[in-house]
Amino acid sequence: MPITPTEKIWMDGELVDWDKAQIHVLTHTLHYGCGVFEGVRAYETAEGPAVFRLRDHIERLFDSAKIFMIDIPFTVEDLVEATRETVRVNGLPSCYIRPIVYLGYGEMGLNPLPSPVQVSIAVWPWGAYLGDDGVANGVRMKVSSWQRHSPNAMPPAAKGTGMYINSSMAKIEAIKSGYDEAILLSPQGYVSECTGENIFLVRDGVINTPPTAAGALEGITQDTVATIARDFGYEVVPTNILRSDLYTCDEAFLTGTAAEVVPIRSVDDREIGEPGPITRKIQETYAATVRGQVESYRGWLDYVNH
Ligand code: PPE
Repeated sequence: MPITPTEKIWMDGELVDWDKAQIHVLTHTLHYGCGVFEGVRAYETAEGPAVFRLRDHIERLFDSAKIFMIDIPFTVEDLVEATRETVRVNGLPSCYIRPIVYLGYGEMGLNPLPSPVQVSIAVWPWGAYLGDDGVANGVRMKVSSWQRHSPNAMPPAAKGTGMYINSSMAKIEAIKSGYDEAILLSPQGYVSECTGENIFLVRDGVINTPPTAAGALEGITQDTVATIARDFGYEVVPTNILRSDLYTCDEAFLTGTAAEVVPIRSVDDREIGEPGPITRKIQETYAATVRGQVESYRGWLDYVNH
């Protein structure tokens, strides 16, 4: 999906022109992958653009940084405000938002601690991450031959830039094999998550999702969807899931800020089928929630104009 340039990017406290938002080739993070980022979305609402669960995303960014001992030279409040400002000045009704904290130019070598910590926030319009057809009819998944990294090799709780090589390898394999997206298993053999999304299964009316101990990121969309499902009266149980559970479930879907809620129609060529009723209900409610159309969830929206 090509990036559509917008006007301004926030860099270390200043708004700079899109084309001027550049870094040196000896930027530390480019060489060693020690950086942290977030993926956030702003949606068009009746009261102008609103960022969904902004503070939660920025707090997770700080948690990721803490894990890697990156000392962000801004406060949570600073970056919440900077995000709101970046969305506002670019004048987009809705957009994807990418805050990134990286180690800049100045030092080389594996000790990241002396490097300058830099922050930028870019926004651009971004459509359906797994395609409109995926949202409507479901995606075809492949269990990857690549494992999710062990928590003692790479901490899955951190959204670290370099960690995503694991996801990219799985994504390449899935696409080259003719599937839409991959599912990764933990080193213990349990279902972990997808390359950039959490996963949910429905069986006999009960909704399951892998726990963080299976190597899944603690997804903000995962939490949103679990809340919506529980408010509908469904039981949502974080539990270990086996590969074979993927083949025999009644419904399955994936969740993420970029992907939103996407039905899974097959796993390893075992058909799950058309998007099921629980998946549809959650997908529709999520779409309405992020646009401020569900009164009880409006507290999750951060309106950039007021
Ligand atoms: N697992 C992973 C590995 C992951 O990267 C994401 C977000 C999630 C789960 C879902 O988390 P949340 O967005 O809080 O519900 N992936 C982001 C990056 C995607 C990308 O292509 O880059 C995202 O969805 O923005």
